[in-house]
Amino acid sequence: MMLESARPFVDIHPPVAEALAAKRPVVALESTIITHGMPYPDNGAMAADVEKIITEEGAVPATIAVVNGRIKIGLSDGERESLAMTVDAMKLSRADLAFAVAEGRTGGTTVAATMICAALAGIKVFATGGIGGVHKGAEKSFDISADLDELARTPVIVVSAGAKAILDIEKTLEVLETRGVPVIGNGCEVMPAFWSRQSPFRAPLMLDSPEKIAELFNVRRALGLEGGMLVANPVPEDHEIPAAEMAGYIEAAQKAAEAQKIVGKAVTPFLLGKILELTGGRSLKTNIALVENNARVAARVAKAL
Ligand code: PSU
Ligand code: MN
Repeated sequence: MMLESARPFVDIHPPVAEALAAKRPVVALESTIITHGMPYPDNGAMAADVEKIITEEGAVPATIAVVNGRIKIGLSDGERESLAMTVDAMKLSRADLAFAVAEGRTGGTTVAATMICAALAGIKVFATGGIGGVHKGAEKSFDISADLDELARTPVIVVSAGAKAILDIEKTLEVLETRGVPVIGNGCEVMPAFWSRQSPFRAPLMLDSPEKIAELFNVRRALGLEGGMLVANPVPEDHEIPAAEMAGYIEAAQKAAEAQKIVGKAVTPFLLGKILELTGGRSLKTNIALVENNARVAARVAKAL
């Protein structure tokens, strides 16, 4: 199933390989959220919890990362914990995934790079927190995440709590539409906003069961439509931080980023870190809750496929 020429660079963790061979459900997980999205030791605890949730739902988790130049499809507990402690990991997207492999480096894979690796391994479903998108002020900075282009070309279902609310959600939805990516509210009419259940924008499409999401994916493939799908799944109510309250923290974080001239790949990790500080750790608790919730939905979609 895997591109023959990629095989020498990829290690598939034995339980994942067995599940794929037996056509049992597998859910991919990204690792930039571990290396750049959350502080130690919460990052490692979150990564372990999310794997546990997927297992409890009856699917096999495959956390994807690059370790010393090897593309890892699934990590052992030890490998996952040591990645959580790595301080100099790269943040890998389509542009630098192969660089890390060629140079024997270690890195967390973003949504884009995780989709590429998942597709190589034949994994169709992937859970994350929030995708990257069009940054506020992108008309000047041109900062648009490679996650959006990847969704347009690689056939993987990404379950997220929408785009991170530090982004321009309206422009992110516009780009996704232009690039032909279906964005599906998971039982919700309104697009979620990561830490908050609602953004000011409608979800372009709505489906209310894992079976229907799986069916849409199959129909797209049958029609020869390339690319993936974005499932937008709101954070559970008891963990949400209302959008009005978040707006203040986001603005303050953005001002700090500007003042400190943070650019490029460093922007998203900086903003997430700053917001964690401003909310006294509350944003992190919400972030963990929403990833866990996405993992549950992703496992159910994987089972339905
Ligand atoms: N979801 C989270 N935390 C994160 C990310 C997602 O809850 O840190 C990561 C993802 O890996 C996503 C990346 O692909 O942030 C987007 O980075 P950028 O905006 O630089 O493309
Ligand atoms: Mn960017």
